[in-house]
Amino acid sequence: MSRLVVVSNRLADPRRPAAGGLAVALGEALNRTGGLWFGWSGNVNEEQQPGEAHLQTRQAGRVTLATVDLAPEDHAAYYQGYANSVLWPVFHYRLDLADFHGAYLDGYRRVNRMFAAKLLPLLRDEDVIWVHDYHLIPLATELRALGCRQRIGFFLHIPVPPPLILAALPQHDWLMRAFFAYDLVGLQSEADVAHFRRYMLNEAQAEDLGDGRLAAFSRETRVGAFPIGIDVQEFERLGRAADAVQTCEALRQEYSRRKLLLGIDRLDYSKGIPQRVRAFRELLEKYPENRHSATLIMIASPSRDDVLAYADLRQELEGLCGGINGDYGDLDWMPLRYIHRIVARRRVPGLCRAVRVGLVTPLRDGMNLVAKEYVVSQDPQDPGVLVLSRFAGAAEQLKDALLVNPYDTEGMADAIQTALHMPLEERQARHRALMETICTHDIHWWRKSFLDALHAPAPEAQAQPPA
Ligand code: ADQ
Repeated sequence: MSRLVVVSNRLADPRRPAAGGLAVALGEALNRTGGLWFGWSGNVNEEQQPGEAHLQTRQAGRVTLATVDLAPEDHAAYYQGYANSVLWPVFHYRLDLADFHGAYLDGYRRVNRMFAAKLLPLLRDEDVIWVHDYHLIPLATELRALGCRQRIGFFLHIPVPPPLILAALPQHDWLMRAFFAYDLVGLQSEADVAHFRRYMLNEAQAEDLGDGRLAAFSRETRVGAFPIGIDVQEFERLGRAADAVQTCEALRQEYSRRKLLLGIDRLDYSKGIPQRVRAFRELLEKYPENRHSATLIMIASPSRDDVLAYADLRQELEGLCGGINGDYGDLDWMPLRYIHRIVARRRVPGLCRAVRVGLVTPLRDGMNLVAKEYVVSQDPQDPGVLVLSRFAGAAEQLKDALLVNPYDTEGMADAIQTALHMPLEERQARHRALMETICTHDIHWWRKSFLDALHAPAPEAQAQPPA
């Protein structure tokens, strides 16, 4: 059996469940054959020169964790710059927030080249390599240029926008060509696959070979949708544990006369958090019977504070939340409880279970795992209702949620009203259908289907980088 090598910007100790579903699933796959996980340590090293790094390795069970620190200039240009101020906004359709700065691209290339140089000596002939996410799109090109012949797969966790949005990226042809250095490209949804294919056929003059295969730049790649899932069993186990049960009971007691709604995300402009608050305000305005009876809990964990767009978002949100509480709140009721913090993972299922409505309203999202976690946390006898943006990748699978357009404030308020008053039988039926999909397509299914496709017979080894 071939050894699995996972490469991602950040890595987590796969033996710690607190690291989350993805780390656990990858850890499981790595443990099976003994594996290597390579990436950034998360540390910025003031002593280091740009493009340079010292490799550190340690063992976690059968898995070798190999990491490098980043020089301050590399962290600024590669991570904060090209990855999070160019690719993240553009791939989330937000050209208005992209900061196309030449030095960012240099840093992005430099770090990908450095990653390839550090990884190459660790590779064995029979390895299969799985690269993750937008930070590392050119990694396979760099590896191929150094002579790497192993199979390399890539999974993109964020959406792919339509070709004309991609084409606004000053270096789009260079970036998109880099996908051809991979043997398999996994995306979250069929919509992403359609955009990717259209770009490759129209902008890169790729040839469609059928069965998801595309040829261009003297290479072939295969593209497919592999919607990521959650570790259902692990999440259910967390939900039965004391911390989650206590969290749920404490909330139910405190709010015994009220219906709760919940939003839980990273504080990111892609998550549609201000739009959600506006819809909640509209709900209180249009359906006044909810005043004094509905409370929205919003937990937004700090994220990328040092990128300007995130600081602006935080300010906007604080204004909106303060506005609702000031305008509608009373001595015995506050409509909104806003918490700018990460909550412990072991409490998340309890939080989700205590609330009648889960609000997942991104403007764009690759998948959105909170939507799946919310459903799995529910009591099947008396489940809550998921209100889900049609623009989350998850909406392709979770058709039994109440699907909304987060730009339509009034429509979203109507959907929240429907959710708050949905009869028990309908809640149960929707919950059953959602659970079926989420359980069938869990994190193990995702990992296995991607790796099976990557192992499937491919055209003759393609050792060269895209011409
Ligand atoms: P993210 O954008 O980080 O991931 P998401 O899929 O929602 O988003 O996952 C977030 C995880 O963090 C969930 O497990 C959630 O429970 C947890 N979380 C979020 N806010 C929290 C808070 N305040 N406190 C505690 N826990 C919190 C990217 C893509 C997504 C894609 C995933 C996986 O942007 O679209 O679904 O990768 O591929």
